[in-house]
Amino acid sequence: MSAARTQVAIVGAGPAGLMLSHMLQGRGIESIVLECRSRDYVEDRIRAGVLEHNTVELLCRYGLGERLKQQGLRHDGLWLGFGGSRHYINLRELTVGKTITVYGQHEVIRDMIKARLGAGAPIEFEIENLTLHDIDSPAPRVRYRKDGVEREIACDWIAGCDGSHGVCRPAMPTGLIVEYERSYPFAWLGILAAAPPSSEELVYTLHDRGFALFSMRSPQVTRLYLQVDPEEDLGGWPDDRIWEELVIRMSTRDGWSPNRGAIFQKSVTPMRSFVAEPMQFGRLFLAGDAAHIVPPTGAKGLNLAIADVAVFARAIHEFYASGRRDLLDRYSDTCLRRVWKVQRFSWWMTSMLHRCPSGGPFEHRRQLAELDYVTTSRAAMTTLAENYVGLPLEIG
Ligand code: FAS
Ligand code: PHB
Repeated sequence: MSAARTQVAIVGAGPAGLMLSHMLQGRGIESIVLECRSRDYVEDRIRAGVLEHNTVELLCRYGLGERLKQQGLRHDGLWLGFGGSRHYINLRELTVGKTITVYGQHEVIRDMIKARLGAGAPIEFEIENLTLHDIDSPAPRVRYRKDGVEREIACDWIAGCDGSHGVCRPAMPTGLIVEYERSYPFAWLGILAAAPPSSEELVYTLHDRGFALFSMRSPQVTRLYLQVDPEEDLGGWPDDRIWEELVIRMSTRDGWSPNRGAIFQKSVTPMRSFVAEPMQFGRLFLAGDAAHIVPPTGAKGLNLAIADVAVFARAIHEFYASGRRDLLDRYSDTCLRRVWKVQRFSWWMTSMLHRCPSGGPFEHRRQLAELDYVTTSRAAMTTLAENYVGLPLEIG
């Protein structure tokens, strides 16, 4: 078995793991990133698309913002559609200058991998059988197989950034973790289409027939989502039916509707809220989807993953710089304060904008009244805006 040593072993090359690797490198702390998929797979995986104000600032601070600045679409606001019309929420004005940027998660991943490998720092792709050892000791180890060879990494800390189906959370002692979960009786059918976006900014719509979201990836590519049944079979959704449903749900009396184009990607994403507490045990620290899942209606998944590792990177830095353990000891509590606020906002957006199959006419009228309130009350608009652009980062 070949053995190596590093300060932080990072499991997973998603937004959490890769951003952490850059934050640690920026502070002169060694790490290795271990990923079970191939480079192509993680770089082509279509997921989120909205970056909070803080996330853009952090990416730029660590030298990862060049392409983002050139190709990212900065949005000053978003639209809420209901009752046949659209209502503008001016995020920039309501938050005194904060905005969001639309830039595909896979583009962020490509930029982070290119920069990491460009700096000669290690990422091991296509590793297998990763296991964790002695996580409750000062000398934890990670074992895995690569190209048929058993390998071991000795380290000081392990960052579990391996997503919701990873091995790190299950490596924590049984009975330690308390799980909070809420699943929703609907899912999102998402498409990418070669159609120039007919709106410059996002449009979230509640319609009698369900939720719909208009987003984009570039001036040539539109990203759209439809509320469907969790068991929905994609085979039942030929392109024409998708466009017909999108146009019915999103068209407004002022003549606006999404442009059509060739659909080149389709997927169904289940919707759930999930939190695992605590987010640390011994020398193992969880970040991102490994510890929590939010429904995508608030566009928070990727941003929350990056907020977690900002807390962890600072705590690790203080440990090596001054021997301080207090920030590490408080890691889980610090992150969970933000996680639950973001859970609340994502649940609220999801409940306000989706038709609940068991919800009757009263429920629907109440949702319309909530949307009417949110789009006419400055106080309510500001609440939505400050959560949507991203709450201030508290990193301990
Ligand atoms: P990730 O899941 O991104 O990364 C974890 C990494 O660990 C993966 O690369 C995985 O291959 C690797 N890994 C797993 N097990 C391993 C093991 N045993 N050994 C080594 N590596 C291992 N959010 C939005 O805001 N908007 C969206 O539209 C949206 N769409 C989504 C669609 C889907 C299908 C999913 C699953 C999520 C979506 N999200 C969306 C949320 C998404 O953005 C996540 O929050 C974000 O990817 C979380 O980042 P990480 O925590 O880094 O986890
Ligand atoms: C996206 O562009 O993929 C997107 C935008 C907003 C969301 C979720 C996804 O709330």
